[in-house]
Amino acid sequence: MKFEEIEILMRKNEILSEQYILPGNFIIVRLDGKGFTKLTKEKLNLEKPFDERFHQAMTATTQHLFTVGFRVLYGYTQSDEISLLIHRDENTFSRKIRKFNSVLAGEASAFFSLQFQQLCVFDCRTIAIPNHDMILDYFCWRQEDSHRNSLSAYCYWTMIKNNFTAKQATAKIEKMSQSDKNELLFQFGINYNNLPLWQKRGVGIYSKVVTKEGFNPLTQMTSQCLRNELYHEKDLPIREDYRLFLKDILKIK
Ligand SMILES: Nc1nc2c(ncn2[C@@H]2O[C@H](COP(=O)(O)OP(=O)(O)OP(=O)(O)O)[C@@H](O)[C@H]2O)c(=O)[nH]1
Ligand SMILES: [Mg+2]
Repeated sequence: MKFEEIEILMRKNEILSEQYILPGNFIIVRLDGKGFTKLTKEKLNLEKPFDERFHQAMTATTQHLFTVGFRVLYGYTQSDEISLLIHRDENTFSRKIRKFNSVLAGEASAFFSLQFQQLCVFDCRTIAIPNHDMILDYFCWRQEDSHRNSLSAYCYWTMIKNNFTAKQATAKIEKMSQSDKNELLFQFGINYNNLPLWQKRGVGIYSKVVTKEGFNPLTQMTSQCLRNELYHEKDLPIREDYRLFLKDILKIK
């Protein structure tokens, strides 16, 4: 077969297997650390269950993804995952799914790896979101996941620190209700209600208009100006209040 013929066949197969996010849909992508259970335990030497430096690297990575060529409206991070809401009219790469997944996973992996000088890898999936309600449902769902996992992680590591084996701790947690878990932590001197909110609810990142004070060397006077800045909300509300918060920043009626 000639190379010209091979090229035509290859291009045809490439084009026919291409998938797109259909017009009129918002795009949500979710990136997740690959094998971070092992990585966080064995290579990064982190505080357990939550580590401030790891969390800062996750928020910095989320913030970085606002700058890589997609119109990101809202970012949310908890544990080793990042979700991004992308504008309904985004047309970069003609909305090719493989481009979103590969570019964002590549950017996140590279950026995060630099924070720890370790090879760290993220996967990425893309979801079409046809309406506003689904946006709100999606982010409430990820926040609920954050809360559930955070409570279990506290129980797990509290038991490990108190000489339970990993097997014993996992088996015990599996059978416990949420209030049992709170009670268990209380017995070991931890009041789950008083822990930092970012550990339970994750962090939201979005562009916000802020007033900045500047000094003009020509007039020797201070003046105020408005500027768009990426803001990290570390005290996110929950459930219905989270929906209202999202509606407000996304200007959903
Ligand atoms: N020590 C520590 N671990 C963390 C922190 N945040 C997330 N992790 C760990 O990251 C892991 C994330 O879990 P998963 O994404 O479900 O599992 P995974 O091992 O990454 O596996 P895949 O995502 O399927 O590749 C959990 O084991 C968490 O304990 C942190 O602040 N400190
Ligand atoms: Mg993971």
